[in-house]
Amino acid sequence: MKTIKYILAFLLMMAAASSAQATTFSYLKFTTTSGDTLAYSVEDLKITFANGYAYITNADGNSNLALINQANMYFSNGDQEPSTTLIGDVNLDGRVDASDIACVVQIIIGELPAGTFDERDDVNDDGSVDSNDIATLVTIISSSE
Ligand SMILES: [Ca+2]
Ligand SMILES: [Ca+2]
Repeated sequence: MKTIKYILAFLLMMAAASSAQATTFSYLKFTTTSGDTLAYSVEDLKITFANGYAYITNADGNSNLALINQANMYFSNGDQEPSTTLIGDVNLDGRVDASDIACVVQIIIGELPAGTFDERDDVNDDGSVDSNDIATLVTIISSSE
């Protein structure tokens, strides 16, 4: 159901944006619930939502995505992260939870290299990834429960 809310928010945003000024985008991007990013060129792009899938046709061909596996969807002019990224959503799955703490821990203990999460692991934005970021995550998670 969360996915549907994102899609609805997106469609409302698009409706609002189309009445403002036109913007040229290069890519349609999806972030899956497992944190992977899928990018589609917007050349000759056509999207249909039906039966829980997004059916995407563009100059590169056809594909379809199960909406239940998508955390968010956005258009981009380049390789930018969505501006709606939640603070603390290190793995970009649309939620701030224990899995984000696990990501920060992996950086701190050196299991993953710095930069794996494009600086989202520096949750408190103080320039270093350490236990303070975990404390900040715990605060965010506990205040949202
Ligand atoms: Ca997350
Ligand atoms: Ca930090």
